[in-house]
Amino acid sequence: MNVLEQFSLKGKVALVTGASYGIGFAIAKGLSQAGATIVFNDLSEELVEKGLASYREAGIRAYGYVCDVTGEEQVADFVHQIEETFGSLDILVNNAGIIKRIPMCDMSAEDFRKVIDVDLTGPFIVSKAAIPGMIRRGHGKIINICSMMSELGRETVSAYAAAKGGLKMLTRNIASEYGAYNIQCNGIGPGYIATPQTAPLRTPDNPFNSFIIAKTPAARWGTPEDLMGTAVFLASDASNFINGQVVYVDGGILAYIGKQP
Ligand code: NAP
Ligand code: GCO
Repeated sequence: MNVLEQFSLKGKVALVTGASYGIGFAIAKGLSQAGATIVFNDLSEELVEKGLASYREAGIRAYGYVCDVTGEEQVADFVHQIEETFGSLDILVNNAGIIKRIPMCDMSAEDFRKVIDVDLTGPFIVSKAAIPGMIRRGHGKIINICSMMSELGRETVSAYAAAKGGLKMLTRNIASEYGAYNIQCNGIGPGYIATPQTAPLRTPDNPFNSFIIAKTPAARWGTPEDLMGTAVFLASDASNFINGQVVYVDGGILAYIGKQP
């Protein structure tokens, strides 16, 4: 096989969770451009319609469904519907996620649990639904969207860091438990990416904005499009002997002490 053919996703069906916009949308766009059929979900019909319009505008035939990744029964039904409708579910990108920025001692256990439920239990639930079919078909790719907070902490994001740290280990455990079935489970750890989730951090009056730029060797916020190539790589045959890894697409933040003020 020509090495470039290893990156083709022709004939593959990919589910990207929470992909009406943001990082999930960009990853889905990349997978589509590599040949995959795109299925995505979001929390409401309105969001799914918004996403479908965005995919159409980008020239992508995507299929959108309402599904909350924390609902085990609805996720099982959703994955079954995908396999019945499209014949398989070959690539799963666990992208859906939330963050609550609250000082830990001010955070309710309910808020903590909500973040863990979406960002960690959600990927568990969706992966658990997708893996049996991947085993039957003899192959599968799972990509978990981790974070800088899979490695680092910072004020106000205790629940998110705990979830994303756990997601890194869930990635390694799925690789360990199901690698023998030709399932590869890896993570992508985006740096600080300009999406609605980080919009509050990027306001001109927020010192965090310049702080991140000083901490990033690339001296810029990332864009969702910066993640497309890594997603295609980890979704393709080019990464068949890579398992349990987290690829950090962070402009160098994790390697850098930060520019001297
Ligand atoms: P975003 O703009 O907030 O988009 C997240 C998407 O997930 C939204 O469409 C959201 O729907 C959906 N979602 C939330 N809860 C869901 C649930 N229970 N079931 C189904 N869908 C759900 O976030 P983003 O910046 O694109 O981030 C996407 C992923 O990358 C997240 O896992 C995030 O933690 C991670 N990440 C982001 C960055 C960054 O700097 N932006 C960096 C590292 C990692 P609603 O619109 O209804 O909330
Ligand atoms: C924050 C940001 C980060 C990013 C991302 C970094 O408040 O620190 O939201 O957590 O979302 O996870 O990789």
